[in-house]
This record gives sequence, C-alpha cells and structure tokens, in this order.
Amino acid sequence: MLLTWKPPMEISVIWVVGFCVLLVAHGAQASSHESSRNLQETDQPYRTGYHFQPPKNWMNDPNGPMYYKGVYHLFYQYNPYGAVWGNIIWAHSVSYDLVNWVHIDHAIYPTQPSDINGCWSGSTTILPGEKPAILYTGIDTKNHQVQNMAVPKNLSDPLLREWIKSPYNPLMTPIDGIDPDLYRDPTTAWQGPDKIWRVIVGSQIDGHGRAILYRSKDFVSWTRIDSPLHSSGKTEMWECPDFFPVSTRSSNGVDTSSQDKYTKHVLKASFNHHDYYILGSYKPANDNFSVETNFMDSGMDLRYDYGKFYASKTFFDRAMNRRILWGWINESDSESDDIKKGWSGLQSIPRTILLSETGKQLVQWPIKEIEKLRFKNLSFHDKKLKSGSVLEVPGITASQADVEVSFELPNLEDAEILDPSWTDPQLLCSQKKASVRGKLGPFGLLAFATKNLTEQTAIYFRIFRSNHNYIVLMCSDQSRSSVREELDKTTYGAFIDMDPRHENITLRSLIDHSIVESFGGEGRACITARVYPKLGNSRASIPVCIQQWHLKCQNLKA
Ligand code: DQQ
Repeated sequence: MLLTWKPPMEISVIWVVGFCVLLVAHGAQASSHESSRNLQETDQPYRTGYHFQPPKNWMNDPNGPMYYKGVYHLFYQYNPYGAVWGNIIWAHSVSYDLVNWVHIDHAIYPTQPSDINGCWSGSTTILPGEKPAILYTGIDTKNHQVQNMAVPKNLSDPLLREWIKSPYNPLMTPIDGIDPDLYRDPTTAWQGPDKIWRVIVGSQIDGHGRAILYRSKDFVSWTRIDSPLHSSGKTEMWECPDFFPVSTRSSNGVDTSSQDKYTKHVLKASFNHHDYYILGSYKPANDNFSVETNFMDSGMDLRYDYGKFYASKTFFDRAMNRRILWGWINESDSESDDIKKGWSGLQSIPRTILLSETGKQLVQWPIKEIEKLRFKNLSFHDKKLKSGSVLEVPGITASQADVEVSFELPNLEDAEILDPSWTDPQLLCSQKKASVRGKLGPFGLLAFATKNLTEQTAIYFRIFRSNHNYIVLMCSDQSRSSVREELDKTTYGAFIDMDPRHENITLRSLIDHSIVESFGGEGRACITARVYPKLGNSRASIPVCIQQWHLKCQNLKA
C-alpha cells in the first residue's frame, strides 16, 4: 500500500475586522496520494496536499462512491492519456479513512460494443447480500449513450479490484423519443417496499431537463416508466442526477432505499455549471415526487456550493450512519496550463450532508476524519476588535490550513439597507468586492495573501438590513488571487439563511495550495474557489500579513 506523508505545511493569512471573534486555525498535514510530494512546492505549487487527486492526468466526476467491507471506494472519470477531457474510463481508489487514498487498477474501461467509445458517469448500488453493482453510461459503437452494468469479479476482495460487465449490456437504451446524446448518468438505485428497484437517468426531452425513471425486479431487465420522476421547464439537460432521502429528525444519514414519515427526499441535478437541488416528498407506491419548490423557480436557488462544484454524488456510509457528498472541482486556469501541470481536476473534501434544522435546505460539513490532519493548532478566544482593527495568526505561513472563525456582531442597526433589486448574491459580491468598505463588513479571512497584498483571496461577509430582518451575504473574491492573468477569477456569492441577532457568523475554510473550500453559517452556504497564487503560495513567500478594509497591512513576521 502506498501512503506517504509530506512534512507539515503551515497556515495562511487571517483577516478579521472589527468584532468579537473566536478564531481557531490549524496547519494541515498532507494526506498523500502519491510519492512525489516533495516536488510540490517547486515544480508543482498548485497540486493539493489533502484533496483527492490522481497522480497525473485529467479527472472529472466522482463516480460510484461506496463503503464495502471496511473499505471506502471512490471511482472517477479519468483520462489515462492526458490532462484534458477524453478517453474516459472509471479509475478507482480505495481508503480506510476517506483521507488517505491508494490508487488501484482502473475499474471500468471500454471493452464492449456498449461502451467502446467511453465509460461515463454512474453510481453504485449495494444489492441484498452485500453485492455491489455499478450502473454507468457507455458510449456505444454509434456514439449513443446507453446504460450498462458491471459487478465485482470477486466479492471476497474488499478492494474490489476487478469488475465484470454484464453480458446483457446495454440494459437501457435511448428509444421512444430519447435523444441518444442526452441520456446519461444513472443514479444509485433504490428499492421500494414492493421490492422493485428504481433508478433515474438524466436527460433532456423537448428542451427540458428530465429524470427518466426505470423499474426492475432483477436489476437486469429495466422498464421505463411513462412519467419521469421529475422534470423542469426552466432547465436544459440534467447531468449526474442524485436522489436520496434525508432525515427530518436526526443528524444521521439515511440509506437510499429507506423512506418513512421522518424523511424528505432530495433531487439534485447538474446544469448551468452548478449542482442544484430541490426538496420534496416521495411516495414509492406510485413513484410520485411532490416538490416543495422547483429548479430555478424560487428565490431560494438552492445549490450545494456557490463556487466551483459539479457532477457531485452522495452515498450512504453505513459504517458511520452518515451520507457523504463528493463533488468535482475543476480548474480555473487554461487548458495549456493544465497540459503544462500534467493534471486537471480535484475532488472536494468529502462532506457530510444533512437537512438543516429549518428543514428548508441542506447543510454540509467536512467529514470529521479530515481533522486528524491538523498539525499545529492556534486559537484566539474572545478577542474584541474595534472597527478597522485586525487580528493576525502569527507564526504560521501557509498553503495548507483549516481555519475556523466565529464573529459576534454588536450594533447590527448600523447595517446597510438592502436594495430590493439586490437579489443575486454573486452579482452583489462582484459589485461590492472585498476592498469596498460597507457599514457592516466586509469582515472575514484572507488566504494566500502576500505582504503588500498584491495577491489575496478574500472570503468575507457583509450584513444588510431589510425591513426588520438581517441578510447575511457570504462572498469569495478571487479578483486579486494571483498576479497571473488569463485565470478565471470570478467572484462568488451566497446569502446565508440565518439571523445574526441570534447567532454568531461562522466561517470554516479549508485552504490547500490552489483551492479554498469555505463553509459559512455552520455549512448552510458553501463556496469553493480555485486560485493560483504566484507569490503567496509557498513557504518561501512573504510571512503572514493581515489586511483590513482600509487595505493597511500590518507587516508582522510569521
Ligand atoms: N461528465 C461525464 C458525463 C456527465 C458529465 C463524462 C458531467 O457522464 O454527464 O465525463 O460532468
């Protein structure tokens, strides 16, 4: 088994302005997936230390995550021949803790007429008797998208190294009005009380996103049901749908086939470069999914992540009774940069995913296991900061860190009035960048900042007032993240469903060389950014420097 550890890296810039704070910062050790980590800070400054990455080449969607006989499995869309999308197969990695991973032989690659032109995304279902089965999209000899099955060759191998394809493939084909180019990504299947299996496949019919529903008694012979599980007139193609229950009364995850009066169902679809979800009530008797809101229909615009995060997939971790979410985080640099780097694509830190206390949305949090990578802990409690003052975490520099901050805000009455036309949080963050001083904010964290602040990635909040309510805006501003040009430096934003009169505003950010994964309001809003600091991403770079909203820099040595 190949596990290597890089010497611990240290922490980043903390920027905290004007309020009472509790701040905890942890340097994070690398969890390694390969042996060449010592190259990282010189030749490969943007390779991550504790995010999932294959040693080289292109990676996109997470596929078929599962727990089997004490081992976590992650498959993913992979190009074995280069750092750009193409030649897609299922690569396979295994782990005992979801943190340290070992890459093993590829699981599924073109061998049959039904997948000869590619093995695209899909999911795993654990059938009765602890028998995993993969359903995946194959690209057939006519370049049509069809759905195939593969099962392990040897069920007594917990690493499930070899997979055999069903002789009945393809099991589902694009007939009866289905566009063969828009028909893919089967979900984990679920079994109703009638013991019949159900699965959905993403598609677009008559220009609209649709989850085509199939049923099967034996998992091999699948019948399409006339009515889709769900469709939406306001979106186009749905990629990588996911459909699963969440508990309304417990913080445990729920198995995909479970359903009772204490569950709600989540339907997630990937479109417009984001993963959107809706909540509803599902009745297996007639496969009716009655939704609370539809995609793109309400002001809620529920997304797993308001930054980069796509084609995600959840699984029920029966070992720990939780549901875990993985998402693909793509690059923000150019294709030629990726070719030079020799790789492209990360997976998010696995996140537990739950229904919020209000029942109106999901909340996410990095899995507990990631905390074992914390190495150097620094904490500040009850710091009272005047407006305009700053707090630094000295003694640490950083490209790897796990930072938690909690802001207690007095004088909320000072908050700026929210103009009713400011309904788009991303636009609002783009207009009110980190450098624009408001009445209550920005306050937050600066990652990868250089001494003169030429480079900085700002994750921050602003508070607004709207009638008698307060609105919390969370932003991730990449506009000054690198002196390098030709990068996508889009600013991201989200409103957080919380009342700052009754709770502190919290932020947790996982910083790792070229990614900042941020969880605001205890995971009610998540924003992931990819950044490529040129000056602020090495141990040799200028020590920690704290910025505040006047752009003054306290030139303190780390
Ligand atoms: N990626 C796969 C497709 C899926 C898309 C191909 C989403 O199956 O729809 O690599 O990123």
